[in-house]
Amino acid sequence: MTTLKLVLGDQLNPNHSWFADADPEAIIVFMEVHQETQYVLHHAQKVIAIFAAMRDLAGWLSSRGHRVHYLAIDDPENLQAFGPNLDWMLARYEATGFLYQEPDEWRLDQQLADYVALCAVPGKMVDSEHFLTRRETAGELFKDRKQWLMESFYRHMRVRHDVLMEGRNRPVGGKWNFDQDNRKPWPGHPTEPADRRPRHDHSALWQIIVRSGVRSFGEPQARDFAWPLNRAEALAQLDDFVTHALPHFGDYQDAMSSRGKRLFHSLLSFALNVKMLNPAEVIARAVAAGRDGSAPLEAVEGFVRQILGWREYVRGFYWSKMPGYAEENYFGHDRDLPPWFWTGETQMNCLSQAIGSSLEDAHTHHIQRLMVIGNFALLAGLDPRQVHQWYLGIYIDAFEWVELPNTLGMSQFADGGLLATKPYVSSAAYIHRMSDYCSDCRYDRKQRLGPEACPFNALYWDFFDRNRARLAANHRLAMPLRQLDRMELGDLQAIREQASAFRASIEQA
Ligand code: FAD
Ligand code: DLZ
Ligand code: SF4
Repeated sequence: MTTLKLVLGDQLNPNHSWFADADPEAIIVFMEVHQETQYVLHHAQKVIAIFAAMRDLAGWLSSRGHRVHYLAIDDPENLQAFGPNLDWMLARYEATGFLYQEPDEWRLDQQLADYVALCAVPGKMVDSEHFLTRRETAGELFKDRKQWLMESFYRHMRVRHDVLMEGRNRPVGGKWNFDQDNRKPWPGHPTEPADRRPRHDHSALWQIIVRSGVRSFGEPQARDFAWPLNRAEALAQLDDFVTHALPHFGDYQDAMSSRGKRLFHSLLSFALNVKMLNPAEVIARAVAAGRDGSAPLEAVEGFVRQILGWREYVRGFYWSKMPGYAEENYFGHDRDLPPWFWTGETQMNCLSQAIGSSLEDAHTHHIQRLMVIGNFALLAGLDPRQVHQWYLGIYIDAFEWVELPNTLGMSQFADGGLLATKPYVSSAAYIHRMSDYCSDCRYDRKQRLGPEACPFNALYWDFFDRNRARLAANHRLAMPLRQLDRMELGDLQAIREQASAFRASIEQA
């Protein structure tokens, strides 16, 4: 009586109940497959990180007496897709059952459910034992409401999980949200904590990946690889973050600087999304730092909100809107991404920095993703589906359940406001306030018109002008729309021409 248990590349939780005891009747299966390396063009580091971490967990399980079948990308028996590989494995082991953990992506959820429906042996999906909510939780919470609201969900989660609460209903410190105290620009001090993540040499694995025909983009950094391989490394990274960066996380969570890539962020999204770390333990660790006084409440609350709030919220949102959400295109944008999205070679310094570090590290922070790259994509009218595919490929932490709502909903407003309460757009003023990018830029952040003018400025006003009717009812946009109304017609016409010439120049590129 043998059961095959499939572990996907983002299900690398050694504490899963499957692995509590070595079961001689279970074969734990991992597969490196072209099916997964090719559904989008991935960053080289993302492929390396997933394969290396899968291999590490498989090795650890074998060393603890589990029976493991690891199908490597260059194994001659590998048919490069889950279904065909499962067929021959079930036959080889004369398996009488098949189990898999709930996939986080709709596409794979469907594929495995379809496989089980036609499978010769009984198959079943089990809990991945990771999230704090079920796929349906957020949808159920908002089923009678017209507008989803993260803040309501977050408060519900604080109460439900008793996080940062005094008694049943009172938030610690008397406030649910310390955003007003957070989000300052970074003046160069306090000093950015060193990046103490252990480095690995994955050059042998990288050679195998390349030789096996896996296509990718971005810097592999294979000899000096920074992303964690396993839970022990991820825990050390969590510890390091809480000690050295969390105290300043709140203050500088939206700051950007060419002098500091990491600033005070955790860089834990990969470890969390592949489930090396559990969200509850990360939250508990931050809350404990608040309690023992090593981090201020504002920082702890800001960090907890990202994981207890946003992360669970977007997951629930994803499951309630799929399938079909990826087709949303509220503004009807259809422009192709400019070629410099794959090289970082643009004279706009903010974009060159944000895309450049994404290509170099497979990571950039939320604010660069939202207010530099996403802001540009929306103002320039880039096709949201292409934008989504680019984000899904480039970031080390990008899995569709979290990437799609953030990109299509929060950043591109392509769902017309189901996720975000307003489009996140800005002119150069915001980018200048939160970063040092503009001082080293070939463009002038203060000018709207002419060859030296920062392209964000004309694009910003042109965006409101083009979409005035669509956005008029949104009270959060009353101020820019009023400013637009006050503009002289001649000025507005010049802005329209400047923006349209810029958009044409992207197309020519
Ligand atoms: P920190 O700043 O240290 O934050 C701590 C943790 O909070 C993160 O590790 C992450 O788990 C969670 N978190 C923070 N913001 C969000 C959010 N908006 N949604 C969900 N979780 C959040 N995050 C991903 O994990 N995968 C993605 O594919 C992804 N795509 C994004 C696309 C766009 C357009 C935008 C604007 C944001 C996206 N994010 C995504 C959210 C955020 O940018 C990353 O989680 C964060 O930059 C990861 O770096 P960090 O671990 O240092 O995060
Ligand atoms: C992202 C990824 C890649 C590049 N390769 C694999 C793979 O070869 N095998 C695998 O099991 N998983 C891989 N993954 C992660 C999956 O794409 C991920 O499990 C789904 O997107 C579900 O979230
Ligand atoms: Fe970006 Fe404009 Fe500032 Fe240059 S001037 S860095 S293009 S916002």
